Amino acid sequence: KNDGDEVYKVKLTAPNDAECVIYTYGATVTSWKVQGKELLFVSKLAKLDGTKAIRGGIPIVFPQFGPGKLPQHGFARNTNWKVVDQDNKTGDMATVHFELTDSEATRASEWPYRFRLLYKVTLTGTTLSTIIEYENLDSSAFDFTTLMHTYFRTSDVAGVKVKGLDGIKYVDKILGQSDVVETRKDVIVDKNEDRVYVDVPGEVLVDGVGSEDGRVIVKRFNYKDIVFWNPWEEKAKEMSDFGDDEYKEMVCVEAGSVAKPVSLEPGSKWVGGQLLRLAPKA
Ligand code: TA6
Repeated sequence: KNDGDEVYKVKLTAPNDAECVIYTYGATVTSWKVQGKELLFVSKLAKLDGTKAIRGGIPIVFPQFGPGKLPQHGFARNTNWKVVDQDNKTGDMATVHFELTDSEATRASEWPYRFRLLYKVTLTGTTLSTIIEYENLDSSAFDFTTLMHTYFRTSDVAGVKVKGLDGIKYVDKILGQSDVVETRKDVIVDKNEDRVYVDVPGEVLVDGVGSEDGRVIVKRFNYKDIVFWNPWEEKAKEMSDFGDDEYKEMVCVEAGSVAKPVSLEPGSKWVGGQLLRLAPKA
């Protein structure tokens, strides 16, 4: 257990040569390996010392997705979380819990509510689940948007195909359009993309993760939307914690509830999150 101030990392292992690493800083998963193959992308220029949100892995976006009253993507990803339950192993599963609660800083922010997040990371031989229990400890209701900002590693971005988005409406933040309907069965990355697919019903498949024949199935719990992002060449150059060519090694497919805020009554809880499964490409 840590008293919540130093940044350190927790490692989980599971059969099938599976492992994952989570930094207490932002409770950011920075590695997920299956059969020894890394499936997440972390920039070689990422800050891992707590001075900036980690550029890669699975940063947690809460209580605000994107720009707004708070700094971009809210404070959860650049705050140190407490480990409240270290590496429990039952059978083939390994789990660790992290906790984030309101602080003087958050109570003084533009989002001043009393809250508690309990983050459960569970690893098995082929899956990684990252689920948050959001609790309103305040006397008034509050709204939030939240998302798992997952950076998948790919051996070649040209081989990435995202399936399960056809027919879904999206907001295109590059073209400034909303209510655009996706018509492609396979969404690919060949330029700067920044889209919010709204109310995605089923599972989303990300092909080309880890290796060209790697497929990760993204299953969501309560999270309604999928954000699809790649900075591509120009914007890659604008990020100090991202290598100029690293846009070729990653794709962000992010599960969250961002198009419409989640409203939480005093004393109530809401659960949201994702389950990632590495499956052989059919
Ligand atoms: O992934 C979607 C997004 O909101 C993009 O607009 C881009 O800003 C990205 O997040 C990264 O944001 P960050 O604040 O981590 O540089």
